[in-house]
Formats: sequence, structure tokens, C-alpha cells
Amino acid sequence: MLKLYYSPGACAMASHFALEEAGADYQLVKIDLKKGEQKTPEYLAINPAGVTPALVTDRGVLTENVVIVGYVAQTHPDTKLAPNDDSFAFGKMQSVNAWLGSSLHPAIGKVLFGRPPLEGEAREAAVKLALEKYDLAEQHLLTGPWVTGETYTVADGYLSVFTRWARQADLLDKGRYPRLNAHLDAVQSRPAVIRALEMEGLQRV
Ligand SMILES: N[C@@H](CCC(=O)N[C@@H](CS)C(=O)NCC(=O)O)C(=O)O
Repeated sequence: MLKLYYSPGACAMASHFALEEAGADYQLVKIDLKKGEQKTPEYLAINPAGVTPALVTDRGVLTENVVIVGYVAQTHPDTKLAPNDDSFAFGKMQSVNAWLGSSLHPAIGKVLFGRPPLEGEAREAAVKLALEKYDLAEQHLLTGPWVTGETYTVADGYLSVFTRWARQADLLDKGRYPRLNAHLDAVQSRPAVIRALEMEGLQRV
């Protein structure tokens, strides 16, 4: 059985949403980031980078949301959570996922979870930079109601993690980001996402 190491409300939600959407046989293991459980020897033996998520499979451990969501989609082809039979379309989806993980996540992460917390002009500059990335997503990412067009994929769940964080921080202005707001509402209305949020002890935002 798959085992997902996650932290409630953190970026591992992307992997959790994918597993739940796939109807996968998996178990959740909670890692409390505030208590530093990601740095214990036991967890570092699973993911030496000391971050969540990590997915334990029967062949070993996978890390990085972009990889885990692609793996879940490919190993549950019937659920069509990715265009598995079209390598180029799969690559397009993974381009989005890689951008989310390498660009949007660090930008909003710096604003929300900077250590030490950013203040004053430094915070303003970080917010401006992050919002420009949301502008890019608003204008170019959604090719239909969903990221890849007419069909929901794992990229939608991944994007929603960061629009959710932005909305919680009052940064997802409805006038500036109408499409991202509608997309987040649509993702959060999906039964699998509602179930995953409940499992993490979270509400829709
Ligand atoms: N690129 C990684 C990022 C993982 C990551 O930074 N996870 C955060 C939570 S969103 C974490 O576990 N942070 C703990 C720490 O930095 O101590 C991925 O997408 O899997």
C-alpha cells in the first residue's frame, strides 16, 4: 500500500488530492512541521531533504509533488488524471506542474512562510513578485476551465494549493484574478478534494 507523508494544509495537499482523485489505496502519515518532525532521523531516513511530501511505494520513496502527482496519474490510468497516452500533452501538463513547484511555490512561500518573517519593504517586494506570478497563471495557465482544457488533471489540484494559500492571505483579489478564483472554487467543489481536506482537518476557503 502507498504511504503519503504530509503536513496539513501544506504543499503535500497536491499529492493528497491526486491520490484521493485516483481512488488509490494509500495511508496518510502526518508530519507536524511546527514541531520539527520533518527533521527527525526517522523522517530524514525517508526523505533526506527534510520536507513533505514523500510517497512510499513498493519500489521505494518518491519525493517532489511534481513527480508524485505524475506517478499517481500514470499508475491509475483509468481515472484519466493526466493525458497518459499522449507524451507531448503529458509534457505540457508537467511543464505547468514544474513551474508551480519551482516558481510559484517559492514566491508565495517566501511571502507566507519566510524565516524570519518578511516585514516592510522586503515583504512588499516579495508580495509584488508573487502576485506577478499569479498574473501569469491568470493569463496563461488555464486553457479551459481546467489547466489542460476540458479535463481535470493533477495539475489542477496542484495549482489550487497555491491559490488557496493566496486566498487565505487575502491576496487572491477577485477583480485581478477572476479565473483563478473560479478555478479554486471548482477544485474545492470536487468530492475527492472535499474528502482530502476533511482528512487533513481543513475546510474549504
Ligand atoms: N519542491 C518540494 C517542496 C517541498 C516543501 O518545501 N515542503 C514544505 C511544506 S510546503 C516543507 O515540508 N517544509 C518544511 C521545512 O522546510 O522545514 C515539493 O513540491 O515537494
